[in-house]
Amino acid sequence: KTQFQWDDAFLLEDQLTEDERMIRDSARAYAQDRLQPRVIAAYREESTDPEIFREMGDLGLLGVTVSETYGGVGASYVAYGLVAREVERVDSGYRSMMSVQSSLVIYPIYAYGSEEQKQKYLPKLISGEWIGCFGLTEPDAGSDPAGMKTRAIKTESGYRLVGSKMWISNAPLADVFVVWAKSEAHGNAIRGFVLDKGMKGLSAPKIAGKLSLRASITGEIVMDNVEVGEDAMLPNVEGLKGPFGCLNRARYGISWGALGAAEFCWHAARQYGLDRKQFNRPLAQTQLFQKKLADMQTEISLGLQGSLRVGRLMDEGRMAPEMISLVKRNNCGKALDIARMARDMHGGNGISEEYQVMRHMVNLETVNTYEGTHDVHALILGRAQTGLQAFF
Ligand code: TGC
Ligand code: FAD
Repeated sequence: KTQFQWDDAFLLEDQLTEDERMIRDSARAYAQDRLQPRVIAAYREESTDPEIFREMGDLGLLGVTVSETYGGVGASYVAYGLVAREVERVDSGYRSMMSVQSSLVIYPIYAYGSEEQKQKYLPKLISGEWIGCFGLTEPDAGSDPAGMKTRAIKTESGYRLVGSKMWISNAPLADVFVVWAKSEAHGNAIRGFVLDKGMKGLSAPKIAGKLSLRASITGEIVMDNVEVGEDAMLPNVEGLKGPFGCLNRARYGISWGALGAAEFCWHAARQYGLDRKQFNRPLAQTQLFQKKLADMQTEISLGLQGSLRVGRLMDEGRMAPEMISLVKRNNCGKALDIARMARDMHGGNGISEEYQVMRHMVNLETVNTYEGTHDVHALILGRAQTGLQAFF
């Protein structure tokens, strides 16, 4: 008879390749040995250590799916998802730093860039020597990026960029800015541009006072007539499918990552329930407590299987974006419910930084919102099954 493994109900471990397990183990060791010891203070002090990019780069965690030609690892999307799960088991902010760099900065240059852009940017971004950010959202265009106001105006030698981006992860530390703008010379189609820190008119002030994702720095991007050459434009994509192609990858990674955070909360609640006695017995010996643990185990086990399946389909080139909306939406929503439950199961201790569940809980509020909110993904799935557009 097969022994039931409470923390790996469907034997996910068996479904991974040797290479995927190796990459996962290396990410887990890094996250537990190097990230876990600094996260509580970093969160409290709202500080982001830029060295983390270099450390991740040294371990190959920033270019997991990128070909070795540019310094990547050339591994599977499943491996990428497993890395996100391990990093987010420690903190969603650290996973955010990693996913922006990998899926939202390295990927567009890799997929849509010229050979010169790839040679210039990819090795330094993959090694973590340079930090990147991705500017799509604007103060008046969040869920509806087609409403962006940022413009690229044609000049004699290239373009002049005017506009501002809001809520941009990594921006205040960034050396490389991938930004999306409407280009008048292309019939107002959205085009991608790669900007370098220090360009005249380019600044990235920090957004302070976040109560969520405090270990990951967030900023604005202000483009006050930034003049760039023709070579700053990503030549091989036009329209919203450019940024969405990147978001597909990042959203998929988040579907794994959110469950890493949820697993932390579940394991912590289980252990707390075993250790803490009330009414002369462990909390874990009460029916309500066990029901909550069973709910957590069920949602996490099912969610991981969903992400694994989507990852395998991506690796086979059979992914449809709606599959990603399904797992991003489900896993983020479920992870948030689990974190709230775990916070409650810790009683008063649940609000203390030491127990960490409340940090995960407030982080997951952001994770449920960015990269397409829970409801926006519902509308994507609703449109796919009814053929009816309900966004407006
Ligand atoms: P719609 O008409 O649906 O599509 C416009 C064009 O885009 C194409 N497309 C996609 N292509 C590839 N993958 C996808 N997932 C795609 N979704 C759409 C589509 O085929 C079409 O192409 P074409 O050639 O026909 O023009 O566009 P819409 O304006 O109606 O969009 C609606 C909606 C709501 C689905 C979309 O705008 C949306 O997803 N909104 C959410 C915005 C969002 O996710 N923003 C994320 C910002 S980045 C971020 O949050 C980073 S946080 C990272 C971190 O710190 O970890
Ligand atoms: P809105 O779009 O104004 O939505 C507000 C509410 O209205 C939500 O509940 C939403 O679901 C709902 N809503 C919107 N439209 C509809 C509709 N048609 N029908 C029903 N309900 C609707 N962006 C980047 O470009 N790059 C980044 O690196 C980045 N990092 C981020 C980091 C953090 C910490 C945060 C908080 C955000 C980040 N974002 C980033 C922005 C993020 O993607 C947006 O916040 C998100 O897409 C939602 O947009 P919004 O905040 O403008 O909310």
